[in-house]
Amino acid sequence: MRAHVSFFVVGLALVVLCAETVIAAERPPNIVLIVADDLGYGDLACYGSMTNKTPHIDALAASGLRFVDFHSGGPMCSPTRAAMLTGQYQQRFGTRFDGPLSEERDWDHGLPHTAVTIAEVFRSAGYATACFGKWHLGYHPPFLPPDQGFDEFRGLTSGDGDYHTQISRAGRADWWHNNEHEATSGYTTDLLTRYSIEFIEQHRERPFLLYVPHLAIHFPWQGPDDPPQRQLGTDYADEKWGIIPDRNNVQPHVQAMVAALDASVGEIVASLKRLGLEQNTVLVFTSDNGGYLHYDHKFHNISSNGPLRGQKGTIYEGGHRVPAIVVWPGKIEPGETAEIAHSTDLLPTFARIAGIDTAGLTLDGFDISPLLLQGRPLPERRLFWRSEARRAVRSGPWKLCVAGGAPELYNLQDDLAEQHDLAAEQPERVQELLSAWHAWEADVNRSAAELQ
Ligand SMILES: [Ca+2]
Repeated sequence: MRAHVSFFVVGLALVVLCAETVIAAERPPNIVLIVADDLGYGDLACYGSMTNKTPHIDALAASGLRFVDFHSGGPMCSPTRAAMLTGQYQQRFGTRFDGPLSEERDWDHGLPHTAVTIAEVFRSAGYATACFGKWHLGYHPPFLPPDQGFDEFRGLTSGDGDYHTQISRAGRADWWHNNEHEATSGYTTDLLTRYSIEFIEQHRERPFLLYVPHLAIHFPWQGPDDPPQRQLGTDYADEKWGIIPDRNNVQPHVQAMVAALDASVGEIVASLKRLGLEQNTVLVFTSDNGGYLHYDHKFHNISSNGPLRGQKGTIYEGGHRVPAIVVWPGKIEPGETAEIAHSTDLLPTFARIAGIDTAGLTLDGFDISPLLLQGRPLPERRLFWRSEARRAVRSGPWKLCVAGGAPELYNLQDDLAEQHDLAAEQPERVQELLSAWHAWEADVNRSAAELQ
């Protein structure tokens, strides 16, 4: 009798196991893309921060692949978002995307509708798609996420909003549900967490792409316990930072924002675990650009970019080398990689992992799934930045920067902090990289001209 029972139990287990295998094979993985805002290379404990406590993101880093040479498409918010969501250099959409969209100047503009976004790619493959957070690629319909492939959108459209009153820098109510304004109350980071978990719960039975572009840790620098600042109808262009009693030390506010961001990541991961989705979800955590060390020399001790030179807005490494962690339990070997990757790589990589054909798309990014899944090195390539008058090109260890004066040349392998300009010693390399940069610019400008 005991033998029969054992046989029955083993048989049942096999049936269950086979059923699970079939489901896993039929169902492509969920994609969760969490993007922090203005989070510097040195702002996480797992990237060397001695002041910020980030246990949940550190746990992600320990369970996934941690990049030490990952770059945002631009050193500012809108440019990187345009690149990340399309897999293309944002300059292909025109010089407007060299810098952040502004509520005054760009009110009636947005990411062109002809741009094919990651949400459109995944939605057409049957995924449920959602964006909860800061859009900053258009301010009102028809330039919001619902017209760029997202089934659901909740959050803000401008570059920054009060974390408690959700009022934009220009004094507008800036909280949306799809294409409509929505009244809300709560701390922005926590609201986005709640929406994300609700979405995951609702879509546990079908593949989903969840994009969570947190506002944290962009100004206004307000932790959950800091006071609200903004009121409707008041312009905060000259007072956009929140209420900061000690302008020499913004760190306490930022620490609280980082802690809330970390808790959000922890809650999203916990919900995936609770629903049994963790093994079938690729989760990425990254930032849209480097951190502010100071703001206009008026506010100090804000973020850390670790050993890197420069900060948000510059084309030195501190402007665009950002934290990036990719987790897929059982599929991606935990560890650290020094391979060079970029915001534009996410779309082609996710698509490959999900088995979606991208043959018809113009993509600048690489499919980095061979690195993620097999640990294979990536092919050599050049990366380019243009942020208004500032420009840079990266080729292997070499980085050419034009930051207003003569071209500067650095060898990042020996000089990560970009302190020793080798341009005078290597004029041929400078010329070669400048030529590459000009060829790239001609190419992206052609794309932009075709949009007109
Ligand atoms: Ca940003």
